[in-house]
Amino acid sequence: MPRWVNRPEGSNWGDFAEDDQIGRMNLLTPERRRAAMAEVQDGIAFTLSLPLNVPSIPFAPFRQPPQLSAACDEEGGMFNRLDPDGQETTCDDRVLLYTQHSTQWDALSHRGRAFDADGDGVAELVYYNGFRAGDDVSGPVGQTGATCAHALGIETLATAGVQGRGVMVNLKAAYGIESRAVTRDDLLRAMDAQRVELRPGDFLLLYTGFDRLVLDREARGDDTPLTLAGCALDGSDESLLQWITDSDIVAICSDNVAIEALGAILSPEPPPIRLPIHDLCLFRQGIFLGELWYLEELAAWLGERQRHAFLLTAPPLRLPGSVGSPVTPVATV
Ligand code: UVW
Repeated sequence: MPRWVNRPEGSNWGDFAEDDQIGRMNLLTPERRRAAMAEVQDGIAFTLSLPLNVPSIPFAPFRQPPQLSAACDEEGGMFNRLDPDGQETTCDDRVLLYTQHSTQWDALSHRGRAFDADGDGVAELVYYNGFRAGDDVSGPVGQTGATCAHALGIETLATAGVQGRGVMVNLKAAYGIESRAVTRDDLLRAMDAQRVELRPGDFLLLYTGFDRLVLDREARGDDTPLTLAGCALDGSDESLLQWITDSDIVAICSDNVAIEALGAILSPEPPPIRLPIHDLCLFRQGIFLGELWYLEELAAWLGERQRHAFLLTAPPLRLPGSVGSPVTPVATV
């Protein structure tokens, strides 16, 4: 029995399986993974992660840079610890890691919303495929105890074999670095101009140039907020939401903070669905989101060769119960 009676409009809950926890990642089949290998022509690999201590000035106070220190035991810190013979040494360390501070995946448990999944007229907080806040994703506001996702944790993605065909759309080349909410028409225009061919099971990567703004600010040691935001998807464009639904892509990744434009939630009257792209992708369709990826070098290399597709390998940490994860994606061209 599905854990819901009603499913949200525009959702695919239950289409893969009533207990499914990986959503559209189900479309990444062995055949599609094999086809992705055919995109490797030169054997050159690009690392698509920022250093995880970037940004040193966090975008949100609850997302801080990693805090590394030596692992400890009764003898103290485990750094340059000498073996009994005094000739060999060992270092071990530990880290307080905010999983969504830098280059990251959002798990499907990252965002849900109030919805009457039971059909009893009362809205409860639910996540993708009807998993419940409290029972399945523990630690809601006001409760104490273990905080973790018993369902929809990032380990579900880690064991899904995150390797497939990546496709890049260079929004910076199309529209520059000024802040812009990108509609469906904008996106399709850029894809047409760049001759981007998207296939079912693809990872869609959107390059905006935001990674360069972040890295330049780091280099300057500047703590002023970034004024430019570059391109981000326009979640208020219903035709864009429908296009994403129809696209059969498994994930959207970008070098910006949130994939989508955030102007509306900062307005005096925010819309009822504050992050519509997150709502569609994480809550309704099970499309994974990757944020703050480092895409500059790959975008330049592909642009010079008028190429857009590559093999993408991007498993998150296999960290049971986490609602997100740092990631060091690799694109092989
Ligand atoms: C935002 O920062 C709005 O997105 P996320 O929580 O997915 O990082």
